Amino acid sequence: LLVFTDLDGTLLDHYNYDFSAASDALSSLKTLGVPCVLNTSKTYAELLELRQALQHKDPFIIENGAAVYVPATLNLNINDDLLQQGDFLVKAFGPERQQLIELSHAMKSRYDFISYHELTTEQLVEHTGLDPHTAELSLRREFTEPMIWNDSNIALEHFKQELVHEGIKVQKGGRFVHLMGQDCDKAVAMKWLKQVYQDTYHLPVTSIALGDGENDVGMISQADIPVVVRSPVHIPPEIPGRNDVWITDSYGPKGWSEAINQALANEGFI
Ligand code: 2M8
Ligand code: MG
Ligand code: MG
Repeated sequence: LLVFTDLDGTLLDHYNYDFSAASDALSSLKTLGVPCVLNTSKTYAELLELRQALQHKDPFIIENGAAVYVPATLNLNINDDLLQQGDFLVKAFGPERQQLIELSHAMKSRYDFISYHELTTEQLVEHTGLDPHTAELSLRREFTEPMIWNDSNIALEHFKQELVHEGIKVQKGGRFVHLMGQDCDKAVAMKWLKQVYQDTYHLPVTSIALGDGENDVGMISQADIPVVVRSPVHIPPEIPGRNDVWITDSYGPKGWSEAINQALANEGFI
């Protein structure tokens, strides 16, 4: 079993980013040796800190699938071009953030939005409820540009259409709309890493993906066990092509634990 999980609104509470309701289930995964891959919109800088808080030792995926970070000490069997950053081997999918910032400038006169690079730390704190230090870590982006969308939903559809032609994807997150490369996707990164585990252990791997938002739909729809974690702020997203989706009863980290415990029981771990 291989777990792929979103963070905000899924493993972390939507309002206060707390994960204590998931602590027991996280410990169970560690004890049983089931890797738990964090697959998030957050940055490398944010992940380095969060991994300490979570005592996380497994691979992680940053900025909505833009790059996969594998601890070098895991000795996974990877047949691909990798970069090295700190203690990690990195598979990068995304374009450089600067390209996205330039495109967003060109759209500024016709749509109403505020780009991430225009925000001060204080404004970001205000908008997200992050503490100032974490907000600063979240501003250190490499591959994606989140925006506060102040325009209509119809305008957002037009905006999306315009950017498709530039090879750019527009993806809704929990609070922001994210600009990113067309090939950068939580699902693509998940499948790449699942294959790495299969190549390493020469066994078929069962994947479970858990998420709460629109940016998780691809990853959830392509996992062996699809889980939608209930959100306190929006209705559960539709997962196209699947009629076997688990929707948790509880919100956020509590719902996450329910689903993990159920999967561990179904797969014969407990
Ligand atoms: C942003 O990501 C979330 C993901 O759902 C969002 O779109 O609301 C990112 O900027 C991330 O780096 C940051 O930690 C998070 C904080 O709420 O917001
Ligand atoms: Mg989320
Ligand atoms: Mg997310």
